[in-house]
Amino acid sequence: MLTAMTRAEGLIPSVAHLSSSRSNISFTVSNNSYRVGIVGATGAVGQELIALLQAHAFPLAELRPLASARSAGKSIEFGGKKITVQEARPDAFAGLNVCFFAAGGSVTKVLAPEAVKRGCLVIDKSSAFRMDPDVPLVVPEINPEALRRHKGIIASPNCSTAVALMALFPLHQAFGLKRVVFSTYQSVSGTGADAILELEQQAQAHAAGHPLTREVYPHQIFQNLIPHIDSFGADGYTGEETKMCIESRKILGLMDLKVSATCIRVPVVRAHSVSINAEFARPVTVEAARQAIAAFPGAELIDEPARNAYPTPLAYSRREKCGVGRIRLDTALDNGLALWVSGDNLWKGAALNAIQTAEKMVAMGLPLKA
Ligand code: 2RA
Repeated sequence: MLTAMTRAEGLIPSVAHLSSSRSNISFTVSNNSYRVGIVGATGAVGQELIALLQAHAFPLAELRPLASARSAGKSIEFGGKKITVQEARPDAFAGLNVCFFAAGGSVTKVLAPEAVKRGCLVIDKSSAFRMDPDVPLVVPEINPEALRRHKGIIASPNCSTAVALMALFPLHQAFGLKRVVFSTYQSVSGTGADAILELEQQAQAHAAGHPLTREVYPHQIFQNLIPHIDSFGADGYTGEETKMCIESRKILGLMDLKVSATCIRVPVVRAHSVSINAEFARPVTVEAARQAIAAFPGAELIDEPARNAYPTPLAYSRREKCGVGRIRLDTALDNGLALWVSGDNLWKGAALNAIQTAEKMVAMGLPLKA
């Protein structure tokens, strides 16, 4: 939540009420309010951004939903009122303080620089700029100081990386990370609305005794696991697996970290889970690991196996914190821990991390502008 709003440069100077000509919604305009855009406002992450901006009472002078020409003219709901979606074109960014991008990489590569040219800070969910050395890749609980180095664009990590690091970072702080193996269990909402529909239709067809059809995935997802997320590279790893490795190194600032990942799509609608096996430089204990997790703001310790208490994707859907449990010594490693984390891929893995990034900048006194 935005509790310690600071005066920042680039804001609207006077207190007033603004009525958009395109809608009947009014916003409070003050020194501490922002003109905010969302590219991809009608998509799954865009919808979560809108809901979370409202839930966090993000101080808005204006909310400008932007989308492809196909979706322009539709309306979105905000505070019980409707706002018309505009086409995401270069001139649509004029006057915005900050724009959350929740669009594909190719659209983002074209439009994000146009937003920056117009003075608008971009907080981007796509992979377009994540590994660009000039673009901070930020999880605000982990590397907020990187925000000071932005040049107009700030990237948010891939969903599986964000969820995994909410468990791994506090352990790295406590014991010094040396190597890590990730095994993911990723929900179909990570693919998109059509994949959720495919899982539901396959479940219904199965119950009705009808043949199962598929379009989104290369195999049936209902009652199945698919060890294939994104395309395969020449090294045998998928794009998703490679992202987990390179993004983890950049966010943790451990460019030589030994890291490997296997990413699996599972027939779960929402929230990703990750099994983590990690080796540390210093001796570990389960009790110290639990204390480190419990003290970390982005994680919640739920680790009472005797009571069947451990995180599940269902329990951590629409939760801001990621749940961490099943912490035990990894008997295959020196100073090793094995653990499990579940977290909402559309929230901490996407929309929430982006909003927390903007909130963190405000709390640090950094202006929301390019
Ligand atoms: C997935 N990581 O779950 C992707 C979404 N960004 O497929």
